[in-house]
Amino acid sequence: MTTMKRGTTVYLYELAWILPSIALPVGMLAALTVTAFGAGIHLPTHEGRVVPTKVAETAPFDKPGVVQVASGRYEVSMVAAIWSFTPNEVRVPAGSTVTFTVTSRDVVHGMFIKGANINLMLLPGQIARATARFDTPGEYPLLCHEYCGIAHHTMWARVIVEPRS
Ligand SMILES: [Cu+2]
Repeated sequence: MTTMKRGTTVYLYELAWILPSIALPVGMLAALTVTAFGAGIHLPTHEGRVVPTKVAETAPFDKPGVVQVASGRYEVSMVAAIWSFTPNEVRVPAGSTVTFTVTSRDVVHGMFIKGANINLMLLPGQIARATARFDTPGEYPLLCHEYCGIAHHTMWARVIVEPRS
């Protein structure tokens, strides 16, 4: 038993609960700070809305594909629909920074790029955006990771990062 001023008594048993209940949120806040600023992990935010039935007529989804916007910078507009991504192949040179602007035309899909810092949920009616840098040449699978129906497992595309010549 520890006696504090004015006669308040804190039992060791209480202290054993109080200290972790302070340490846990402090630890979580530290983990959040390290992952957000150290590892660059951010929650994708709401980037705008699009009418799901008018995706094909709405920019930038009316011309899905890869556009170079500056040296080493690319913009990809991509449409997810059961059970494919359009375009299903993105080619960029190594060292490129690529921003993906994606939406779903029908049901909830996901977009995960293995080896890149991209993990999005694609909701019909909403636009998702994320940026990643591709330094290492190779093939990066781009997968749907939200179950979207019978052929969900066939829904994938790829990012091909070509070596700089
Ligand atoms: Cu899916």
